[in-house]
Amino acid sequence: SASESASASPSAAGKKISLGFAQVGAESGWRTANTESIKSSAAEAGFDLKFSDAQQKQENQIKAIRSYIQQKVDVIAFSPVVESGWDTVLKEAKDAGIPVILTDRAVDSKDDSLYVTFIGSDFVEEGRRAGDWLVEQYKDASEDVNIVELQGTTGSAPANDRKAGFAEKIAANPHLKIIASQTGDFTRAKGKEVMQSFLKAHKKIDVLYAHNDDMALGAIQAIEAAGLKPGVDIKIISVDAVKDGMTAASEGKINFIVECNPLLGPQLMQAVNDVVAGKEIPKRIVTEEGTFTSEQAKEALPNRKY
Ligand code: GYE
Repeated sequence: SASESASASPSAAGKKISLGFAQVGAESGWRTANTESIKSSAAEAGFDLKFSDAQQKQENQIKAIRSYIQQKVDVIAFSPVVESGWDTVLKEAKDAGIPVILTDRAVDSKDDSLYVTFIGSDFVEEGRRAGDWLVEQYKDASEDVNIVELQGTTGSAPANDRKAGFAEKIAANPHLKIIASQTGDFTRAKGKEVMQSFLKAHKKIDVLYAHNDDMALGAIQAIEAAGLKPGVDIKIISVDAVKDGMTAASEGKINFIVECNPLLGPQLMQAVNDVVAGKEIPKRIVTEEGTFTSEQAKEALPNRKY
């Protein structure tokens, strides 16, 4: 009952709050920074953190969540690899009376009582920002502009939403044509491999839109190996703004980066504290972020933390 769980509340009893966190994997620079933020802020908050890495597999994340339920942690948080297929395990957590917080990526569950809040970026807006920049760059185009797209992990919220927001904006100019779009799973290796196949299949590629920096960085290797100049022969847009991406941007190899902030740890720990204390928290907590041209990346780089 509510009164039982209140008297058993770990903060009230002076016990450490236990938090089970099921991470996506270690697929990108963004993810590394995100993991580091979560670990360090959990330590700072004095929480007992149980952390697992799902290696980008939903089944591993479901297993981790079930084990946190068994261990009766106070709160479960996770960044869902893909959007669909969570209702069963979320229901199990709810039945066990364990609150769940979504961080970074969303689920498509119809029943929003299955989680307390979702903390993270607006990925549709990120896609729109990428699209806006491109529309402006090519506003005087009199010929077709051939765009290739490297999508994030199939079925993930950032891949779905970054694709949708971008498509929405470039629809303003019929010359802006996506001629190929494929997943690179948010990794450098896959980004490189898929870009190689794009370059083989298409004679004229004007623009690459990559759903994250790591795939853009892999693609840059493929473009250079093909004897072309990234950022010049092929304009490149990416998302994240991690240090390696910002470095490539400052060298003119990436033309435009939409920022996605990975430092979600402090907001998450605050939410955990509030949930354990029985406070109401907003259902959606959106992260603030900006964009960088090559020039702006050069300026921002020296102070970039991740
Ligand atoms: O953009 C990408 C990572 O979910 C926002 O996942 C995150 C994305 C991020 O692999 O680099």
